Amino acid sequence: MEMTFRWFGTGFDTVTLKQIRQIPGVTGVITTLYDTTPGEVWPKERIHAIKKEVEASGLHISGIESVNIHDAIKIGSPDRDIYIENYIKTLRNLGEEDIHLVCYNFMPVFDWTRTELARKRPDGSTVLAYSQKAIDALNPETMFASISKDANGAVLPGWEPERMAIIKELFEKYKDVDEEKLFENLKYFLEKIMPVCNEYDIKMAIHPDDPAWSVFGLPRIIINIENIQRMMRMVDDVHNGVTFCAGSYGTNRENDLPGMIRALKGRIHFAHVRNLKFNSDDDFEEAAHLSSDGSFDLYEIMKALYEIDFDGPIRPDHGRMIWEEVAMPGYGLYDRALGAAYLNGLWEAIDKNATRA
Ligand code: DNO
Repeated sequence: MEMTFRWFGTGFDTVTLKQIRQIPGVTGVITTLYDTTPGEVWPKERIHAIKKEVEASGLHISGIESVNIHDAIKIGSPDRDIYIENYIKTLRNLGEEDIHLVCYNFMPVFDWTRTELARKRPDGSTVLAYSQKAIDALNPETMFASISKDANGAVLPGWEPERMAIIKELFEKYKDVDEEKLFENLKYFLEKIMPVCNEYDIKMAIHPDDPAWSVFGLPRIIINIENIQRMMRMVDDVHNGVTFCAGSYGTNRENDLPGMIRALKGRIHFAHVRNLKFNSDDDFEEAAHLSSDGSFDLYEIMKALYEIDFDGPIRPDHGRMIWEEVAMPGYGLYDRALGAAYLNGLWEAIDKNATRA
């Protein structure tokens, strides 16, 4: 595996490349062109410029998170081919710049969903949290406004203000899209992009739906092993793979995380590893990466990745806000750096145990 760190780009991230370079063991960043909107073609010059900027800091781009998918593609509306063509052009431009990993998601309307961005934990840190009760009492149209006050001025990934402004229309457009239709639309999209992925060896790594169940009645499909296997079977190409996100699949306590990793050997192209703490089945908050701070066994998760010979990028995921840091919720420097150090420590121990045995 390669230890990496998510970086949103100069002007969008409070964390600098120089800081990332000083986290022990981190050699690559996972980045994006944060000011592009879903559906637009990423200009080659801009990809080249960010690549050069990252390289000048002594790091390299290990992958893109995310090239977001236009709603027309997920809905399957008549104009989807235009946006798929644009997506293919973006993939080609990324491939030309020697970038071979793209993380994306297929969630309708909302990307990851949380009901609080700054829930206080007993140690005084603040974290992202989700409560089903809060969701049930919320109007999706006003949800964005109700949580964004705690965003520390940042635009949250996948919550582009332009889209959030038209939530009502979006819900209307998705009214005939059920799970089957969403699978069909994903298949259509994947079939169209696989040739360019093969040409440039670009691994597509779908991110799970977070939380891993339907929110506000919208269909969600990337939620468990059966559905992922169905997705992989329907377009059977190694470039059609997954981002294994422990925090997202782990929202559903029936998902056996190490077991899923083993079952997905060869098709996990990217891993997000973090911890969650359940207060009940439908109320959870994000925790430090350390196993004992939350509900997951991070040792077992890393061990499963080790055992499947995972050699792609891995990154610590959402961190707590600690030490008075003011940053995008989940994406400050300090707690994610602690997370990277911890995951590196687990990996070293697992590796030494395995090679000495
Ligand atoms: C949230 C992230 C997601 C993720 C996308 C991938 O923090 O995990 O926004 O990047 O779903 O497309």
